[in-house]
Amino acid sequence: MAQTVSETQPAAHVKEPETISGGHLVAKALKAEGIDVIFTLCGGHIIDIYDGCVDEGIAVVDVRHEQVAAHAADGYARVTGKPGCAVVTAGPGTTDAVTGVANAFRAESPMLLIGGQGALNQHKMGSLQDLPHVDMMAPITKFAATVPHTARVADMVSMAFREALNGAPGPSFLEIPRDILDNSVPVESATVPESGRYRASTKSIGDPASVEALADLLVRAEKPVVLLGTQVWTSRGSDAAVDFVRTLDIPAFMNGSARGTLPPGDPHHFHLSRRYGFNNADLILIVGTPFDFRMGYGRRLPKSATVVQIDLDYRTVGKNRDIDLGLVGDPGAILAAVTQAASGRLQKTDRKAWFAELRAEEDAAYQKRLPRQLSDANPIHPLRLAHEINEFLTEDSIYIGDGGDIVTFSGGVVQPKSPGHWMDPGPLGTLGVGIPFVLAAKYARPDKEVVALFGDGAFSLTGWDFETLVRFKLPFVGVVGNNSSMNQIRYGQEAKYGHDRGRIGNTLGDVKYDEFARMLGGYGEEVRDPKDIGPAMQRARESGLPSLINVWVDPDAYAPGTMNQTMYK
Ligand SMILES: Cc1ncc(C[n+]2csc(CCOP(=O)(O)OP(=O)(O)O)c2C)c(N)n1
Repeated sequence: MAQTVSETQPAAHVKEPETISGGHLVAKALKAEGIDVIFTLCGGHIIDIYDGCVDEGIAVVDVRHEQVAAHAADGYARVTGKPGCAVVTAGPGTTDAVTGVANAFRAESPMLLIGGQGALNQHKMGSLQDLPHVDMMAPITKFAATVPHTARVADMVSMAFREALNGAPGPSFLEIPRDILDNSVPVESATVPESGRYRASTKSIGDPASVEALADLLVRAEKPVVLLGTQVWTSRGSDAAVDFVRTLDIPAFMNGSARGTLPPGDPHHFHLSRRYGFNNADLILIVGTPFDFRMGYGRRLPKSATVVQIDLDYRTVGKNRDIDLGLVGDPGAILAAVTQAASGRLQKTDRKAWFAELRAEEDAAYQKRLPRQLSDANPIHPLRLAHEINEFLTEDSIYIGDGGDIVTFSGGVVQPKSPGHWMDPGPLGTLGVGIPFVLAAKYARPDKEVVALFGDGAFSLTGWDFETLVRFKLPFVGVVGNNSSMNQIRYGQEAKYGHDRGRIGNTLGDVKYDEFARMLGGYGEEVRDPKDIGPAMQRARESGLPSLINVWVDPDAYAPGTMNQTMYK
C-alpha cells in the first residue's frame, strides 16, 4: 500500500536533531589542535574529511604520492612546533605513507596520519583496499587505533594528538572506516574536545635534585662541553639553551634541528672540533639526542669524562653508554632551571684556555678543508658547491638536505644562522624527504626563504611533487648535486668488489633536472663551472618560482665519513 504524505513527513512540531558526519568531526578536532592544513592524496574513503576542512577553513594541499604527504606533515611539525597532519586513503594510500610515518617516528616528530578503511559493516569481507593498517602502523607510531563509532571521531583525533605530543613526540595513526567517516550522528552525541582543554603541558623539569646536581657539576667543571640536539628545537628551548651556554660559559656543539641555536661566529659556537672537544672535556652534557650511530653509540666518549644526559624520553637516557647523571624532561625547561640553579653559585671560573684550545682546533680543521671548499676544479668539487650554498644563506633561509654524500659534504660546511633552519631526515636516513620538506616549510613559513640541496638519487624518489610546489605557488631555491650516481653506496661497493662489480645497482642516467623543473613550470639552470653556482642561485631566488639548479659535481669525490664507512660502525 502506498504511503500517504502525512506518514512520510515528520509532524511539524518534531524538530530533526542537528547532525554531523565523521569527516566534519575530524576537521573540528584538527581545528581544535590548531591545524590549518592537511597534506593528502585523495581516495573515496576519505573525501568527507575534505568537506569538513572546507567548513573549518583548513587548507587541503594535495600531492602526487602519499609518502610526500606524510613527510610534509613531519616537516610541518618541525617548522611550526604544531603537529602535522596527513590524510590518505585505505590500502595503498596508507602503505605509501608508511615511510613518512617511520621517518617521523625515528626523528621524534609529532604528526597524525589519518588513513581510510573499508566500511565496518564489510569488516573482513574483502572490501576494496582493506588491509590491517593498525597492525602495520603499531610498531612505528606512538599510538595506532581504529575509530569504532562516528560519535568518537573527534575524541579519538584529540587522543591521537595527546599521545603524539607526550614525552619525546612522534607520529600517531588513526584508521577511520568509510561508514564511520561518512555517517552522521546527532551533534550532542559526539564528543568534541575543546581547544586547549584536552591535554596538559608536558614541560617538566624532572627531579629537582638532579637539576641541582647538574648545576653543581657544571659550576665545578674546568673543561665542559655541551651537545645541543634536535629536542632543544622540538621543545622550543633554543632561547633557554643560548642563555644556559652563555651564563655558564660552555662551548656548544649542535646537531640536527638544533643547528643554528647559536649563529656561526658566536664565541660559544663550535662545529669542526667536536671529536677533540669530547676527547678532552672533563664534563660532557648531551641534550636531546640519543647515543645512536651518529654518536658512535656513545662508546667513543672518554671514560674519564663525567657524562650527563638530558632527554624527553626516559628510554634514551643511559641507553648504549653508562652515564653519571640523567635528567628526563623538557630540555628547554631543564636548561632554564639549571641556569637559574647555577647562577647564584657560580664561582669565578676561567675557561679561557679551554676555549682557546678548542678554537685552535676548530680553525685548524677549517684551514685544512678550505682549499677544497674554494676549489675551482672542474668537475665541481661537492665541497665548493656546499661553500657556495653556505655563502648564499641568509638568517631567514631554511636549509634542507636530501641526499647521500652530497649532503654529508654540506653538513660540515653549511651553517644555518637561526635555530630550526636546518632540516634533514634524521636517524632513519630517508632519501626523498627534500621536496616534501620544502612543501611544508614554504607553506608554513611563506616569509622564509627555503633552500634545498638534493642528490640526484634522492631527488628522484619524490621529485614529481615539484609540480605541487608550482601549483601552490611555493618558490624555493633548489640545487641538485648531480653525479649521475648513488655515490654514498657506490664507494663501499667499489672498495669491496672492485671498479666493475662495484658499479652494480648504483649508477644513474645524466638527467638534466633543470629541464625537468622548466617542464613543470619552474625555473631551471645548468651549471658546470663553480663560479657560476652563486649567480645561478641568485637568479633562481629572483625568479620567484620553484627552481632547480642542476650542478654537475665530481662523481669521484667522496665524503670522508663515507670513506670511513662511519655510519655502519
Ligand atoms: C629511501 C632510501 N633508499 C635507499 C637509501 C640508501 N642510500 C643512502 S645514500 C644513497 C645514495 C644517494 O645518492 P644521491 O642522493 O645521488 O647522493 P650521492 O651519494 O650520490 O651524493 C642511498 C641509495 C636510503 N638512505 N634511503
